[in-house]
Amino acid sequence: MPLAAIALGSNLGDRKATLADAIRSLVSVGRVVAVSPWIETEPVGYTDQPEFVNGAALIETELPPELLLQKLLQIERDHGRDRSHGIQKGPRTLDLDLLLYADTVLETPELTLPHPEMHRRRFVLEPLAAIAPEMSHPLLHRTVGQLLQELDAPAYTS
Ligand code: PH2
Ligand code: MG
Ligand code: MG
Repeated sequence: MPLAAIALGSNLGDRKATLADAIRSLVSVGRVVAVSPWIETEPVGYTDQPEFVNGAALIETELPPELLLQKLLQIERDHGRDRSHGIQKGPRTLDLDLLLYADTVLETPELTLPHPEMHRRRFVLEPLAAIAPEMSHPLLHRTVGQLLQELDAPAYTS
């Protein structure tokens, strides 16, 4: 069965309670194989917002990637996420990002796989490497563990 990696994030409300609840909701989309520890992270990008709690989960699922994404967006909405208001990339009760879906490479208006930013984001790679260091990025041909190491030791310095 295909293995999918999902990033979780929250920076509004009772962040850890929301993330724990989101994990319970993931049971309805597949078999939850692993859940990372939660980490507190400084906001990246739009920085004028509260600290995040981030984590990652692995699920085995029969759902194709587009349908899995729809289910993740529904779980976000169930937890009070409202995309019609607020700043893009701003504070949110729950963010569920589909990072990897087996070795699928896909680009549609709704979904890009692998997630186009995952290899640049420590708040994604650190928790994911805790549960899936050997999972492979099908475009960069690196494992998640290697991608994290390369963030720590860039090939070029100026
Ligand atoms: N998500 C963002 C923007 N910035 N920063 C952290 N630390 N964690 C996030 O999950 C995050 C972010 C947009 O999705
Ligand atoms: Mg998102
Ligand atoms: Mg996100």
